Amino acid sequence: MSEINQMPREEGLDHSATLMREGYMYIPNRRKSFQSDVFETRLLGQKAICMGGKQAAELFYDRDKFKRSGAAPKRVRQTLFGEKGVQTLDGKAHFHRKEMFMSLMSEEGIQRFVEMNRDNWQNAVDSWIDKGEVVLYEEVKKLLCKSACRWAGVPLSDEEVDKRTDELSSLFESPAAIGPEHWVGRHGRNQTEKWIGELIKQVREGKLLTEEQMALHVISQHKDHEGQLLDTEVAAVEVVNILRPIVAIAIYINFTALALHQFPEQKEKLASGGNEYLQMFVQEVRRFYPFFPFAAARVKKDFTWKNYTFEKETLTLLDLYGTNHDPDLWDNPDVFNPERFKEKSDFLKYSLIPQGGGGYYDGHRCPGEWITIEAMKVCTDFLNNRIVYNIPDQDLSYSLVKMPSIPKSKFKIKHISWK
Ligand code: HEM
Ligand code: MYR
Repeated sequence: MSEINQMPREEGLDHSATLMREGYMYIPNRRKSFQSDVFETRLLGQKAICMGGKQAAELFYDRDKFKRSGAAPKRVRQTLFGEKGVQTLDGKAHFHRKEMFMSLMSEEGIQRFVEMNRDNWQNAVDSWIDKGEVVLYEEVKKLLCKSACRWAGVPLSDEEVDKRTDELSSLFESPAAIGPEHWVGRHGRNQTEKWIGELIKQVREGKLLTEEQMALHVISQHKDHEGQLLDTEVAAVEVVNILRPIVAIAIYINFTALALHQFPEQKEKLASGGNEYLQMFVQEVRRFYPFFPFAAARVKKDFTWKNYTFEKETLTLLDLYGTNHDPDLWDNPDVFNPERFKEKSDFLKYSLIPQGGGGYYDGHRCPGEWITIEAMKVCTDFLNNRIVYNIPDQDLSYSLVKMPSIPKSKFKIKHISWK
């Protein structure tokens, strides 16, 4: 019989404040100092396990070992996630709800998004030409809000764009913030759910006609695994689960623009490398820059792994950022090098995990990964091949503490014109 060992443990009453102070590096710093991919700590007043790396990701996505109910902290549910959405479900209920999300991500569905998004880039660039200087992050959030609503079948008038963009953005800008910024997010959650809840009622009463394949329609008519329509509030949470993250792609768009600026040799390679190089470039942007720091779950039932005990209900965080920079998985992880993706497809399922790992249907991996990748490709094409612009002096540094991280100046560009 193998012996049971004590997991490396961070001593002290609570380390939530340290986590907020070290941000994306909280777990990687301790994995390094403990020389262990798993350690025990205390977060939010309770025992917690943090882990990272490929084997830890395989464990984390084992549905027999981990569950999601009760895992997301309250401040995250009050802003980013909402209550009772797909992120919080387990077992049959999760599988059934996730299938609905995946049904929206068919090849035609993604293609429809790409075309709408291209249209919106085209119009946005036309409007930037007369403006002199624009803040890319702010502009792209609006552009993506239009794409998201159009794709999902959510009516959005020109007058509403700024308000709805601000509300949806507050949901992902605020979960880790304290004070007023956090409250803006909570207000944004109330406002967006009220807005979408009204539309769901109208669809159900036949007062708002939507095309069948659109997310607003699909979610309004969806029946849960027990054959019941979703409560209006839950249906609203799920429509927001489509709109909000599409707007959040603006953060990756900012990092894409930053990569082209920081690594100018990429421009030439992209111009001659076709779709294959474009794909590798986008994967490297997603690996290299910080976004979602970690995913959270709870231990489903007692088990042992590597001779360590995992006790039922223990809060467990999987280090997404640190796994994407793990020196055991990546050569020179802190070097930006798209070529590393030339031949590595199977290896990626649990190691390139900026949007979660494992399977789409049988786990919580992000269903929006393809839309995200395609939106980043459209952006790269516009920035690299279709427009010219100058980059004025500004502070383009980004923090590894503030979550989510966004380049400080939010990427200003000026003197924009078509090529
Ligand atoms: C789940 C990241 C874009 C919809 C997730 C997870 C992460 C993530 C880390 C959780 C994985 C886990 O819990 O194990 C991101 C990032 C994005 C993005 C960084 C870039 C902007 C999108 C898009 C959509 C989307 C565009 C929809 C159009 C969702 C949903 C879930 C999810 C519904 C919950 C899935 C589940 O619980 O089964 N995402 N995502 N995300 N994402 Fe994304
Ligand atoms: C989405 O909207 O689902 C996509 C991306 C959101 C990223 C938000 C990252 C911040 C998470 C911070 C968690 C802090 C926990 C206290």
